Amino acid sequence: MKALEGVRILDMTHVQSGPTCTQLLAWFGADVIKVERPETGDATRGQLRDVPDVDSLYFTMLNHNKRSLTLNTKHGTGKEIFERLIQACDVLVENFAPGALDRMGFSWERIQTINPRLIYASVKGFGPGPYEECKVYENVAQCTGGGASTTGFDDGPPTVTGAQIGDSGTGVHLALGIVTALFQRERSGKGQRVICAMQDAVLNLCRVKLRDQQRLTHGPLREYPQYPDGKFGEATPRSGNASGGGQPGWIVKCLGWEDDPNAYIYIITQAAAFDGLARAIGRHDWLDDPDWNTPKVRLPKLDQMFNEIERWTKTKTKFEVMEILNPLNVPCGPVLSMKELAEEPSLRASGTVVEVDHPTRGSYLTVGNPIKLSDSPAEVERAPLLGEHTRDILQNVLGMTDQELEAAQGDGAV
Ligand code: CAO
Repeated sequence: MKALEGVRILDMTHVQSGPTCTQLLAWFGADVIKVERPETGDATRGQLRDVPDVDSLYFTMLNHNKRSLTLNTKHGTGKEIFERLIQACDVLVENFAPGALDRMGFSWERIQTINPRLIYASVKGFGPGPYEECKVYENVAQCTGGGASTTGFDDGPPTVTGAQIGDSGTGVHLALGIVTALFQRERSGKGQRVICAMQDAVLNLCRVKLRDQQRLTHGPLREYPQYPDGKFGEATPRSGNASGGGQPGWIVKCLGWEDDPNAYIYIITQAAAFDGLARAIGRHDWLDDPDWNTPKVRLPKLDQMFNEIERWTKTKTKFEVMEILNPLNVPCGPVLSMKELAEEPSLRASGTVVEVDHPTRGSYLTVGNPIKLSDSPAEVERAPLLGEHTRDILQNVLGMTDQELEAAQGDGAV
């Protein structure tokens, strides 16, 4: 049995943030019915296409384990069917522009009267306030949630990260909101509204930077590269590759860095493992030197320290550095390229990187469920073709007859 078996999700999501959420719920065993506009479907089916006329990887990698139903929810019969689906489902998830579902005639007030047990969950760009009506994509959220202003180097522009913290980050937050609401419903018997704004989710993930904003009022941030020679302004600055925690860290070059853009490793000079690190790089002298042998005296010269470490790492590959430093308990990690991750045997073995077969695309790689439940393992099933399950869902979930189905198809509702 899967953890969410028996939970039925009416999935009105599109693009990335909402689909990330419902994909996780599907991996935990929920029956996710993806409602898509007839003919076009989720716009990402056709975006960033690598193979002509085949659903894009953008779509297929975000919609595993779901069923697809085409339905025009602005059409009279389509609305009736949608209402019956609301009655038949436990959760409705959407991430349209603000007000889209209301404009279709499905306000939260109305949804509650249709199914008081329904959990209605949404991703929006912003919460209540001056920007609540705005449409938002990933990088807009990274900029407005504090990610961009704190990412990059001090002398460079604000920078967005490849990790999709605005979209997938918000989707993960929303999934937690949904299962929490389902848990509460077990006791209250009632559904509720769940909303996660992308700005809020990004800010939550940038929590430590708001911490630093307040620390700044009490003096310079001594673990930042600006200390001691650079200037601090009024806001948390960009800190390059400095560690966000109390243990200094940096990315240093490894053997081959001249030709390989990823021949780098991150090294954290945790106090407890510093002696081993100093010995490994041939700086035994630091151990008895009062200018070097405490974390406090090292803080003003972190750049010198990492230069010395780099002098040594440049003579070894990133994997050799890892092999030497790991037994010494020095926290470190090679900068892995997507190519290396795709080929990494341990990620294949754990089901985090999975090969999936698709009827029109053939085989492709995807990221499986990163959350491992011992009693509810996730099997990754391919994303559905547009409308692949329309008949099955309308007949077996709503009990529609062949005639009703044909009539709905005939007037363009499905
Ligand atoms: N049948 C009929 N109409 C449908 C439909 C269906 N099955 N599915 C969607 N539609 C309609 C919507 O009702 C909406 O119509 P109205 O504009 O008349 O209300 C219309 O399709 C388009 O929806 P949209 O405005 O959400 O789409 P968009 O491409 O213009 O905007 C996005 C996309 C992502 C910017 C916007 O949806 C948004 O801001 N969402 C919230 C934030 C979010 O999740 N962003 C992450 C996106 S991933 O980077």
